[in-house]
Amino acid sequence: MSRVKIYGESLPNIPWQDKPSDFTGPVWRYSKNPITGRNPIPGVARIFNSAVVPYNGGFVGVFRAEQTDGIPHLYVGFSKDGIVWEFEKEKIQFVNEKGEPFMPRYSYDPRLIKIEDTYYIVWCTDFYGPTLGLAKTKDFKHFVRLENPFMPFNRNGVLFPRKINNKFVMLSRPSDNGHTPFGDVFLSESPDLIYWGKHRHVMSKGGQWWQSLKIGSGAAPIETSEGWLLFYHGVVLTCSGYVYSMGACILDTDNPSIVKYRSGSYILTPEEWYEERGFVPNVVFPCAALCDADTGRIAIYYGAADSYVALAFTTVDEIIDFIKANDEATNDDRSIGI
Ligand code: BMA
Repeated sequence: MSRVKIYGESLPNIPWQDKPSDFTGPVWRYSKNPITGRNPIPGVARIFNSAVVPYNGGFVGVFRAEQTDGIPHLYVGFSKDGIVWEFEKEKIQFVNEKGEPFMPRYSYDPRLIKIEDTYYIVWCTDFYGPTLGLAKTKDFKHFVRLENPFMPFNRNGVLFPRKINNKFVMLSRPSDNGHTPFGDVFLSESPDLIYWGKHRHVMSKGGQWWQSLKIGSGAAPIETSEGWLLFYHGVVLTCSGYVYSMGACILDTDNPSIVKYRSGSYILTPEEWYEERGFVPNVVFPCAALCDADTGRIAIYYGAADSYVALAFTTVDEIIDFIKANDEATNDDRSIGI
């Protein structure tokens, strides 16, 4: 039993390894990382930045797959243990709400969130420039593309896993048309997933250097007795380019644009070969987190160097203690963000 309670489901088969006795950080890597290799399926060069949820006693994922023409699309995969994956051979074939084929020109960085009995995918899609795409499925065979929630340019859309004050709530990161050199996290709410409003500022890039250029939400928030636990990415610009690390914060349960605590130190940064070396070096990019409410175990899926999917672990007690002990939330972070 954990001290901090996770409000969620039991997941006794969550992928898991205990923390190595000589490791001092709050988040530790799976010893057999990465869990995907190069050229994982015909026509696909790399799979990374992808999202996973429990499904039918095992796991299902929506994967960012960079095809051999360089264009990213979304592919479905299934796994018994959350580690060894079988990917569908064909990319997701979306239909619109009339049932007609609807194929985005490109799709990347999916997040997958179950709300009530429906699974939602939020990803970066093309709409006269990058913005958030939204689709739903119940069976991972039929995918209905819904209206884009926001205008361009936007990325890193993450839905909360339940309605808050009877509204759907989405985190997002307004961007520009390229490799955006800025970015704060905002929040918007909707009664119906069509009309979005009541926009709030959640948090800015940080004063700490690892997150000094921009930030973006990562995994769907996990509800705990301390608030919503959010894993996100923070970026620093170095003389060799961007470096992406993983950070964590806790948002207020009823007013999640209020940051209660935010770690001033990263919780994972590129150190292993598969994070430092690849198509884009020095990238750790979280997109999903599984949790087991019974034990407080958490498994985080992250993209490594835009080339692989990797896994890391923590517990709710360990990560919440770390965030609080290293809290550097600003007054602006702690405000409602109007
Ligand atoms: C961001 C996104 C991510 C990518 C990262 C590093 O802008 O495009 O998909 O992992 O850059 O290349």
